Amino acid sequence: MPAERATDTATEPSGGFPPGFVWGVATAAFQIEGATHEDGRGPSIWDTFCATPGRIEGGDTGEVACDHFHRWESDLDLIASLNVQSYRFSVAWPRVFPEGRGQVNVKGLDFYDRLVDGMLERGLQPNATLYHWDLPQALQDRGGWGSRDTAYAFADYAEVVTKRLGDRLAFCATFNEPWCIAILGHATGEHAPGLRDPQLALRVAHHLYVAHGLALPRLRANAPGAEHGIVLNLTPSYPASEAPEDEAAAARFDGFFNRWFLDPLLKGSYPQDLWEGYGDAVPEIAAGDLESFAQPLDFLGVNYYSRAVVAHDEAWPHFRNVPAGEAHTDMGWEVFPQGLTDLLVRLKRDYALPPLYITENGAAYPDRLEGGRVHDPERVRYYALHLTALQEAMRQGVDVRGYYAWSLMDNFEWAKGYSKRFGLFYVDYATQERVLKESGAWYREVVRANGQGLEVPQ
Ligand code: IFM
Repeated sequence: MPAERATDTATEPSGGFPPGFVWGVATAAFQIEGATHEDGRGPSIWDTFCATPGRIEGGDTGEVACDHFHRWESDLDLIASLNVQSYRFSVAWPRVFPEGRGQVNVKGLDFYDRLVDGMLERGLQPNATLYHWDLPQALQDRGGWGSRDTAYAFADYAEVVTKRLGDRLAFCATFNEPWCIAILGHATGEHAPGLRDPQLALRVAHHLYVAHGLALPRLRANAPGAEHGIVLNLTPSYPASEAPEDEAAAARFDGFFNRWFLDPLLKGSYPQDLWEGYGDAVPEIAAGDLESFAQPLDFLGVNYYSRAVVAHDEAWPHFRNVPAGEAHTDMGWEVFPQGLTDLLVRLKRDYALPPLYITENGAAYPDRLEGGRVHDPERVRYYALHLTALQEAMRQGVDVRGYYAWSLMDNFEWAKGYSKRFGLFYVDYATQERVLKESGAWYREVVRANGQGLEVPQ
C-alpha cells in the first residue's frame, strides 16, 4: 500500500538534503498582521467577509490576528531562532493601495521595507508573495477578479512593491494558490468574496494568470537578483476503485484541481478534456494571453497538504471525494505523505519544470498549552513523514530546492477562524504570547542538521 512505503523508508535515518537546500517558514499578511485600520490600510475583501455574519467560524476577524504588525521584530527573532534561511511572507495589497489603485500609501510600503530589512539583518532570505487573497475591497466593488481590469491594477501594484523592495528580495511569487482564489472564492463561496458562480470562477482563474503574465516582466526588471515564480496548491487524485468510471473521475478531478492551473503556466494551453467539459463556461482568451501565461518561471512553488480519493458521480462534474485513510489532521485532511512523492514525480514526468520549492506543508492539530508546553507529536510525525516523502521524490530526480513549513505560528485560518492551529509556535490569542511547540523545537534541529539523521517517530 503506497502510504506504508513512505513510513517504512522513514525508519532509516536520512542522509540529509543537498547543500544549499533552503529551509523556511511561511505566513500570509491577513492571517497574522492584524492592525487592519492602521497606517492608512484600506479594507480588503476578507475584512468584508469576516464582517458578514455566518461566514467565519466563531465570528472571528483579522482585526488583531497575531498582532504581527506591531510585533514583527520579535517575530523575526523567532523565525531566526528556528535556524531557517528564508521567510515566506505576503504583502497586503490594501496596505500599499488602500483603494486598490491610484494613490500609494507610503506608510504601508514602509512597513514591508522595515520587515525586509529586518530579515536581512537576521540573515533571512526574503520570499515575498504579492497576493495571498486580500484583494482591496474597492476593486471588488468594481468587479474584482471577474474583471480583467483587476489584472492591470495588480501589475501596477506589483510594480510599486518591487520598485521599493526588489533590490532585497530573494524570491518573489505573484500569487498564492489560484485554485483557492478562483474556486473557494467564486464557485463554492467558502472564501471571500463568497460568490457561487462556477463560470465566474473560471474567468477569475484566467484573469489571475493575465495578472501574473503582466506582472512577471516588471518583477524581473525591478528585482533582477530575485527568483520569480508562482505558488500552486496541488492535490494528487486517486481513484476510489479500479472501476473505469472511478479512474475517469480521478482524471477529471486532476484536471479540475491541478491541470487547469498547471497547463497554462507550463504548456501555454488549457487542458483539452476540461475545456470541452466546461462547455460555454470557459473563459474568453485574448490574443497573447496564453503566451504570456507560459513565460519562463524561475521556480514553481508547490503547496501540499493531502490527496483526494475520487469516485464517479452521476451529477456534473461527475466526481465526488470519498473519505479515505486512517490518520487525519484537525482540518479533516488525510495524512498521506506518499501523495507528495507521487505528485512531484508526476510533475517531473508530465511537464518541463523550473526548480520546485515546497512553499507550504504542515498540519493543524488541536494543540493545548499545558504547563507552558505544547506536546504535539502528531505534527512532528506529519512533518517527518512528508520530509521523507520529499527526499524520496528528490532521490527519483525531482529538482526541489527548498521547503517551507506552514506555518510559523498559529494564525487566522480563513473560514475556520482561529479554531485551527498550524503553527510551530503556539499563539495564546489573549496575551499574544508565542510558545515554541515541540514540533518547532524538532524542526529547528532538522533544519540545523539539514535533514541529516531525520527519522520518523513511531
Ligand atoms: O492557511 C492556509 C494558507 O493560507 C494557504 N494554504 C493552505 C493553508 C492551510 O489551510
